[in-house]
Order: sequence, then structure tokens, then C-alpha cells
Amino acid sequence: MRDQAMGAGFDVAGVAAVAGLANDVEQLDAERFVAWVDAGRAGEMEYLKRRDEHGVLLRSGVQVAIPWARSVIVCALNYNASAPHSMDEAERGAGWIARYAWSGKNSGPESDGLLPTDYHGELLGRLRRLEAALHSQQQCETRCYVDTGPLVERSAAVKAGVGWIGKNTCVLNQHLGSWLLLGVIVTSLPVPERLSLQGAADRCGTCTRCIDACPTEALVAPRQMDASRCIAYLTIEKKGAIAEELREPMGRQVFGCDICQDVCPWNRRAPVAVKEGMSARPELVNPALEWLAGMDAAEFKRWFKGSPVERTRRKRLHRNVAIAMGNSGEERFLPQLEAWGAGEDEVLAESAAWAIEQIRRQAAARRMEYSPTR
Ligand code: B12
Ligand code: SF4
Ligand code: SF4
Repeated sequence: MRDQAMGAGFDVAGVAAVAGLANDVEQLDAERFVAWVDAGRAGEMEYLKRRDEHGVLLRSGVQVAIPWARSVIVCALNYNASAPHSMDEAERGAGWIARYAWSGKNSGPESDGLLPTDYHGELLGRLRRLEAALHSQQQCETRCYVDTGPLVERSAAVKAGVGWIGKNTCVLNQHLGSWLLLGVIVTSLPVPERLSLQGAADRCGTCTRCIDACPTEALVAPRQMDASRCIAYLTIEKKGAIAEELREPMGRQVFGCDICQDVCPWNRRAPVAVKEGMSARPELVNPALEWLAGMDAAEFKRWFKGSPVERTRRKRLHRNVAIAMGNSGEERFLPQLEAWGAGEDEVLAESAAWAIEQIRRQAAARRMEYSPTR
């Protein structure tokens, strides 16, 4: 199976047994998930709170929604690109789009630039190839998922030996780091005892760089995230206005956030991958905020239809851009922000008003700093 997963284009794969709540580890995972949702950590991500007819959270155990599940094949794809990181120096007024959302593919010799792709589709295609190979060898039930399945993929990845959960809650592999995307095949095939893997050892040690670097204090404890504070949640999932106290810490991130992975020592030597359908689109690395701000509906569609960025829609992307403009302190953004401030979209107008205030405050502070003291 592992060779076939590599043949399908994955970098690492393993199988996790599904034993149900009689198993101590699965019981603990279920308790953690329930406690996480009950504590309000999922914010407005209602799909994480779905329950079955008995009121049990669907994602609290694989067998809750899929009673015939006996194993989960977990595959991981390295998407690291040879490109800067969000913490590196960048041009003034550049925003940040998360690394996983840069992906694109070549569309032939005539085309200009790469066409957008989305990892969901890229991984699902690879999983389906593996699933077909499995069915040609054995009779079994299977379901392929990337993100959308009723299970916590990271927990399955640990049990399958793909990696360990870092203190930033990401799955880390000793050789590949954490720039990994996960895809799973839930199967009805039991895992023979001799193939049951021990989860990968925890190699975070005493390091706390990710926790220290998180600007919004979303990592409330090692391996525990309050997703409602995470910039990835705020920029991608959160509808409406973003809480004021979190806007300044958002910095220049306009879609997703890579900070807690950029600072991780295990990513320092992470190998670069050049995968079909997952090439980095150079325009999305350190994108100029005014370029994103100037996108009309047609431009947005041209650049982001079929990309993960499509999920956030143009309206929310512009809300995020307004906040990033405010955080930049650049007075050249004032005309754009004033135009948004006078527009009909209330959330965008309010975010722009906040950003104008930020820029004026920063400009005044700069003038105070440079004024001669006589
Ligand atoms: C909802 C979601 C989010 C939310 C919430 C994230 C979160 N940490 O829960 C938001 C929008 C914030 C988010 C952000 C990102 N996400 Co996301 N997300 C998901 C999704 C759809 C569900 C996750 C979930 O169920 N969360 C609930 C909590 C309880 O689970 P968890 O954090 O995943 O892991 C818990 C368990 O592992 C358990 N646990 C296991 N062992 C131990 C040990 C101890 C001691 C403790 C206390 C807990 C513990 O507790 C962990 C923390 O609570 C998954 C796909 C899936 N179906 O699983 C992708 C997924 C987790 N996301 C992914 C990615 C790539 C990202 C981003 C990097 C994107 C970006 N650049 O912006 C960031 C990373 C932020 C971060 N530091 O985690 C990848 C992660 C790959 C990897 N290498 O880990 C996944 C697996 C998607 C995929 N198919 O590849 N995401
Ligand atoms: S992705 Fe960003 S905001 Fe979210 S936990 Fe990591 S550093 Fe914090
Ligand atoms: S930064 Fe340090 S603590 Fe955080 S995941 Fe990486 S090794 Fe673990």
C-alpha cells in the first residue's frame, strides 16, 4: 500500500487501526474533541459541531458516522515551495497568502502563467488512484476524504505513523517538516496486529517557538488551539467584522497564516517539493495589497476560481486587505480605504475606517518621533 501511495504522488503514508471507544487512545481523542467544541474553540465553524441523532459529535470518533470503519489510510503530500516565508523581510505594503494556497498548474505552452488549483482536488485525485488499486486487490468498503470527512485527520495521521502533533497542533514529520497536506481513505479492512504502528515520537522537546510567535495567542497551551483566535480562521472562515483586539495582531496576513510553521526548527531544512498541480504561483507570494484591493469580480475570478482563496470570496478578502493596509501604516493606501469607507458594504466600510485610523495614528507617532526637541 505504501508503495502505491508513493506511486500516486504522496510523500508519506501509513495505516491507522480504528478500534472504537473501547480503545483508550480513541476514547481520549473523543474526549479531547468534545471538550474542544464545548469550550467554544471552533468559533463559527458549524460543520465541526454536527451531531448524529443521539447527539454525539460526528467528528469525535471515526465510527460515529462510519460504523463499518476498521482502518484509515492516511497519505501526506509535501507542498513546500522554494519561496520566502511570512516572517522574512518583504516589500512595504505586501500582504501574505498562506503557502498551501499558492498552488497552480501549467495549462500548456500558449498560456500566460499557472492556472489556480486547490489541494482538495489535487489530493482527492491521488487518493482515488490508490482506492482503485485497493479495490482491485480486495473486496472492501472505502471513502476518500480531504478535510471534509467526519474525522480529525491529524489524530489519524499520528496513529498511522505519519508524524507527531507539534505544539502548534500541526502534524510534523521528522524528514519532511510540517508543510504537509493530508488525505484519508476510510476502509472496512481491519489492520492486522503485526502492522499496527506506534505513533511517531514527539520531537518538540522544550521548544515553544510556535507558541511564542503566535500573534493572537491562539495557541492557548501546547497542542491546544482556540481556533476562534487563529488568523487562519479569522481571514478564511470568519464572516462579518473581525474583533477589534485581533486586527492589529493579524499583521499583513490576508488569507491563512503560516507563522507558527515558519518559525518551527523542523521546517528549516524541509525539502522543497515540485508536485504536479501544486506549483507555487509567483504572483501570490508577498502579493501587493493594492493589487488585491483593485480586483473587481472578474479579476478575482480569473485569479482565484479553483483556488482555496475562492472560499473566502472577494468581499472578505477585501476586508482582510483593509486590515492589512491599516497595519502597514502606509499613507498611500488612504485613498483606497476612503473609497471603501464610503461604500455600501458595512463590514468593509467599518474595517476601512479602522484602518484609516490606524494609519493616521502611526503617521502622527512617526511625526512626533522625528520632530526636533528644542
Ligand atoms: C477546522 C480546521 C482548521 C481550523 C482549526 C484548526 C485546529 N487546530 O483545529 C483553522 C481554520 C484555524 C485551521 C487552520 C489551519 N489549517 Co486546518 N483544518 C481544519 C480541519 C478541517 C478540522 C480540524 C479539527 O477537527 N480541529 C479540531 C481539533 C480538536 O483538532 P486538531 O487541531 O486538528 O488536532 C487535535 C488532535 O490532534 C488532538 N491531539 C492529538 N494529540 C494530542 C496530544 C495532546 C497532549 C493534546 C492536548 C491534544 C492532542 O488535539 C489537537 C489539538 O486540539 C482539518 C481537516 C480535518 N478534517 O481534520 C484541517 C487541517 C488540520 N488544516 C490544515 C492546514 C494546512 C491548516 C493551516 C496550516 C492553513 C493555513 N496556513 O492557514 C492552518 C494551521 C493552523 C494550526 N496551527 O493548526 C491541515 C493540517 C496539516 C498538518 N500538517 O497538520 C489539515 C489536516 C487539512 C488537510 N487535509 O491537510 N484549520
Ligand atoms: S496559524 Fe497563525 S494565528 Fe493560527 S496558531 Fe499559528 S501563528 Fe497563531
Ligand atoms: S516550533 Fe517547536 S514546539 Fe512548535 S511545533 Fe515546532 S518544534 Fe514543536
